[in-house]
Amino acid sequence: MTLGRMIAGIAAAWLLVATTVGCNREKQGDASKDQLVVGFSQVGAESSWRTAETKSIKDEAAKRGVQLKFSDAQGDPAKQVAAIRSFVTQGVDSIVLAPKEETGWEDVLREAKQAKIPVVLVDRGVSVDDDSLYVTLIAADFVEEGRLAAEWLAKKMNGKAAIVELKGTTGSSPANDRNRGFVEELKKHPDMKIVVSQTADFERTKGKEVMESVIRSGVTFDAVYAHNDDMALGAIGALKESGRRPGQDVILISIDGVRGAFEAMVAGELNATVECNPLLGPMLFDTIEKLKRGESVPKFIEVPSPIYEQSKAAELIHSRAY
Ligand code: GYE
Repeated sequence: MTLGRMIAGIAAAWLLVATTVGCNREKQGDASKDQLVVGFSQVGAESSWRTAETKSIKDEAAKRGVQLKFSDAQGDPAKQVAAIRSFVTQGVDSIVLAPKEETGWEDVLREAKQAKIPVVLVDRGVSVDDDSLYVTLIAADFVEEGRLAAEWLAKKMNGKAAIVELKGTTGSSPANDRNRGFVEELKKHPDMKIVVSQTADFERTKGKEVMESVIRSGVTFDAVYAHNDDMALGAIGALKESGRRPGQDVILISIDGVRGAFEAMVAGELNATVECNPLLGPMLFDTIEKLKRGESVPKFIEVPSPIYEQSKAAELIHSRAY
């Protein structure tokens, strides 16, 4: 090693120590008083939608200098309850919860409320008797998404179809509401019938497995409504393996608008997707900062859900941010 390199190496190492010490000091010292500390309990990583959401929230926290305590429950609601309890004990400024299921939150949310820690729900809602247990919900209107999907499908199929519905996680608000909106809208079309309705947990591999078993069962169908894109993408794989042409022999519509869905539309295999934007980080921290300043926020902050059809996919795919 040359002397020059050695000096440069020592200088770099010193800088590292200095910045580390600086950071620690910042965390413990006065600067930390102003730093927002937020606990985020995430469901897991079941879909590409959710990994995009996690990234958006982590990136935005870093950008704003918010200290984010991130907990991944790996699909276990009991772990979410434990994470919230631990955030309460740590005395965070706010708690962000993406609840796996709608029910089961009363006790732990009451604990957060008693500790005067505001809870912001992201992307999924809860069903509680007392809605003062959370401050606001930032999400799409899932009933409307389901309704839009049914309206689009009825038009595409000229009012007559045998539909396979691939449902999201049982007990989750998007699965409940996307089913409800879809079924309500179908009432206007007596020849649009759901022939199979089964959960595939919002997962691509399960979407494929469920579609394989539907095909094996011999039931006749010509349309698929999937509560998210990943399940539709799995189903497309199963349809292709069985010799059917997804997008032509079987018409598919799903929800989310992830990149994979746009790719499938460009390939002619998915017919439409209803966008459910996962890039919630900026909206979330705007809301948390408002709460910190003592401003009020609406109980429901709606994320819009436009619908995208196959014919526009090639033109739009490059501008998609997730
Ligand atoms: O549509 C799905 C995900 O809660 C809105 O969860 C979210 C849903 C999303 O796994 O892909």
